[in-house]
Amino acid sequence: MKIEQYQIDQHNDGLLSSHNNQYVYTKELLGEQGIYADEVVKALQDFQVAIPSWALGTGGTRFGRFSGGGEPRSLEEKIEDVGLLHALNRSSGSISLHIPWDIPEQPKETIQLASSLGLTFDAVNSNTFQDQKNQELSYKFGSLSHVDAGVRKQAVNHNIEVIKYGEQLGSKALSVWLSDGSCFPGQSSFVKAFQYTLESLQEIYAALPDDWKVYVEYKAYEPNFYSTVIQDWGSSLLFCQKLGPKADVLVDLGHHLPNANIEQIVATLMMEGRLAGFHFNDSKYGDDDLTVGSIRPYMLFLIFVELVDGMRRANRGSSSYAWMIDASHNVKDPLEDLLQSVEAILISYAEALLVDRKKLEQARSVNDVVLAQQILQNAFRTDVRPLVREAMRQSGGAIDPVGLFRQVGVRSELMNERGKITVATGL
Ligand code: LRH
Ligand code: MN
Ligand code: MN
Repeated sequence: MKIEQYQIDQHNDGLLSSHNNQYVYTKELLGEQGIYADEVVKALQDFQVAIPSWALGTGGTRFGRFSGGGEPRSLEEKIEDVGLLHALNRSSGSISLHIPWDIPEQPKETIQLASSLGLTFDAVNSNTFQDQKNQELSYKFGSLSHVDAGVRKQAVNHNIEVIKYGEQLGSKALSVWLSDGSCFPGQSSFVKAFQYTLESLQEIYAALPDDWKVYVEYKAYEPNFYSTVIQDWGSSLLFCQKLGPKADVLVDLGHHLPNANIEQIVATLMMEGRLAGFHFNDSKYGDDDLTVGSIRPYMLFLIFVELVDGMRRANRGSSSYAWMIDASHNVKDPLEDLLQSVEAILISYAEALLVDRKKLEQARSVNDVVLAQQILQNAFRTDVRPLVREAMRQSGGAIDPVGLFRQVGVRSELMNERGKITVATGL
């Protein structure tokens, strides 16, 4: 299944006049505030969000999994799915693999397929939170932090193997997320667990190619519920600082305790130059992995306000950070859901670009709390969707990606090709 450019053009032609009216209106509105819509559109075009290979199928919970049809049955089909997304929105130009869920057996062919669809390979992810078939030692009681040196060695070797796979694909980073921790008080020593993990990470760090990075992801709970070895951004930063300049902190939105001020975490990490990037998702309770922006769009906007600020201060472009979606789809079509997530990310980014930083600083300097809030909310309450649509259109994508996805019947075509009952690997 492929979406041809002529299908996108036809679709856009049908929507163009209405879209143009909205875009011109928005442009004028922003112009009155001294904002150049074209510059925002350009920044949106440059913002690429990686798609995880494990989010292309229907996810489940421990209570069940209701598979959709036409799910990708192989790495190749997953790459094709990301190709479909990228053709539609031109903003999903890379795929992130989780090893061993997705092993590139024939890397040359895999690269060829990806580049024929305009895709590259984002960070590779290691998996020491599950036992695999034929695995010698179990991760039941941890991996990089395990009390048994043999288990730690096995987990280190797995990470080094993942780096090797990534090198073959042109990835430039390894993402490490550990489920290590304890479920009950007394079960493990916090200090020993930290120190073992540090030693293990140091071995992995030493195996990183010169131009690689390691991203250290934290999570407050789950599957361990009493303690997690890398529980928060502070622990993660501590590991990174001890490891060296090639290690940065990865923020997954669902990995915080309730009501955490994630935008402040982002600001601090950026101030220290240690933010690797993001795993975007949304949640009502915890690591729900829901569609980005579906529950707390204002929080996402506030995070982007800090991201934009941090990027400007560091004089770094958006492409120097790792942006990825980390989601699960229990009730929606995974591809439609991912299109919605990417759109939500771009909307928040666009809104953050509208914030009048000078006025905000001015308001802060005289403690004008009301005005400061108004400046942020004025940006948040602006309808920037015409800017996002224009960015996708100018990049060769669809004005309404989900609309076109449905119009050309992508899912039923995929079901014809792949079958009605398919189960993709992943969460
Ligand atoms: C853990 C996590 C981590 C894993 C992915 C599958 O909750 O966010 O990033 O690699 O999910
Ligand atoms: Mn994650
Ligand atoms: Mn998660």
